[in-house]
Amino acid sequence: MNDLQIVAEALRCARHLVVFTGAGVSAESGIPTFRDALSGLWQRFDPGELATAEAFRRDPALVWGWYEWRRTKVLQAQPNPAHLAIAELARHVPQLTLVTQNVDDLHERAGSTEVIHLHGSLHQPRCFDCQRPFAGLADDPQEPAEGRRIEPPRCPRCGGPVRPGVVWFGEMLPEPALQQAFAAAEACDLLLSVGTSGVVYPAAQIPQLALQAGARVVHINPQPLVIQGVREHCLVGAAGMVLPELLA
Ligand code: BV8
Ligand code: ZN
Repeated sequence: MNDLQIVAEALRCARHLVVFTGAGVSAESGIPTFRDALSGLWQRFDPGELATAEAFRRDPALVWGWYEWRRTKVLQAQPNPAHLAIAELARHVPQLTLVTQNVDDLHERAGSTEVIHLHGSLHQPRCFDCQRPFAGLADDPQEPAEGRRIEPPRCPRCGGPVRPGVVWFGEMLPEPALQQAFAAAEACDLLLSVGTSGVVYPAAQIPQLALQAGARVVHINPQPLVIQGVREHCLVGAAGMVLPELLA
């Protein structure tokens, strides 16, 4: 049996499947990843200047403008065959837990429910000072040019600046989301890790926890990954090709 057949068989037998996704799952929708050699956001932008609370304090208009540019790209994008296949997988297994590092809403728009967002969402901004959710975001923002500064809106309660609802470097992940994700990783029998470089912690612990707890772990990535042991596999290819093949 080749790797695809082994994984397809494991999927047929799985009782609790965890699907753990990263930026690669949205790449085929035209959303740039972070660390790809040519098109990754961090090739052109400095995370320290854009994705930390200190950066926002220093220059809120720079940071807000950059996230509005990313939010616009997401609003203009559509779910791709990988998102659709993941939504479909929920109908093939008794239990599926979907855990994403992505800040877009393409899993939900593909039909997945109860998505665990470890790194927050571009679509749920909140006040930087009092943390109150901010409901006034336009869902048809004018096309913000890359690099354009935009003053963030002000919180109607305290007047503080509104910030993107994402988890920045140096910030804690939402505790309930992280606990649910860790618990699912420890309880599952199969984990698909799709389109992630696995370098950002604590999210990167999730496949490791599943492996340690005895589950089979399958990486789906165009870049072959180093794998250890007989319960870890790599299906090399784009998620939008490999996932539909697994369902076929
Ligand atoms: C925390 C939201 C506790 C914002 C993101 C050393 C120094 C400094 C810090 C640290 C350190 N060691 C550990 C840390 C902590 C740090 C961390 O892990 N840093 C790493 C990078 C060294 N972590 C944190 O700060 C976390 N919080 O630890 O809190 C704490 C608190 C205070 C003080 C101390 C500790 C918070 C991390 C959250 C960061 N926020 N995003 C935003 O979006 O702007 S991270 C960012 O990376 C992304 O958003 C994403 O969520 C995450 C993971 O990236 P990936 O999704 O994997 O994307 P990537 O581009 O890397 O990979 C894409 C993959 O897809 C590639 O493998 C590619 O081959 C593949 N691909 C491409 N095309 C396809 C494909 N696959 C399939 N199909 C395709 N078509
Ligand atoms: Zn406020």
